[in-house]
Amino acid sequence: MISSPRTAVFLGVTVFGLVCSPGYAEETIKATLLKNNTIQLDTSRVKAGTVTFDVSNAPDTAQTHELVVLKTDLAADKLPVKNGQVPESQFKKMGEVEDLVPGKGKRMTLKLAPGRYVLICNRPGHYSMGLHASLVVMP
Ligand SMILES: [Cu+2]
Repeated sequence: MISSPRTAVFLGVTVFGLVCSPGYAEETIKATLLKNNTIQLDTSRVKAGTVTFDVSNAPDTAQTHELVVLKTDLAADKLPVKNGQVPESQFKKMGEVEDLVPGKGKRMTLKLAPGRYVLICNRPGHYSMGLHASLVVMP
């Protein structure tokens, strides 16, 4: 039951949004780089296809971060490190967002095939501090 004009407007906008969305499944992952040097994902399993990463650096981190998506079967905390960084060239790099100052967010949309992925911040020293997370893409 529609109880107020405000509700009616809200419902109208919602229906409009659904009608206008693309005809294929699209997944969105919210990824937040946190002050305690972790990457928090609101989901760690998505379906293959178009995946949008809504990446943000929490306002209180006091550090610039980035987010790099690598396709690898290695565990998130078992990647090689050389001079403080994961050698990205040794991996299949799917995409990245860079230069996220505290409180800032960026979006990135990738086509991901089924498999295992690791998300890292690869600014010097940051991976080893714990800024990594794993993502499973299901068929
Ligand atoms: Cu970082």
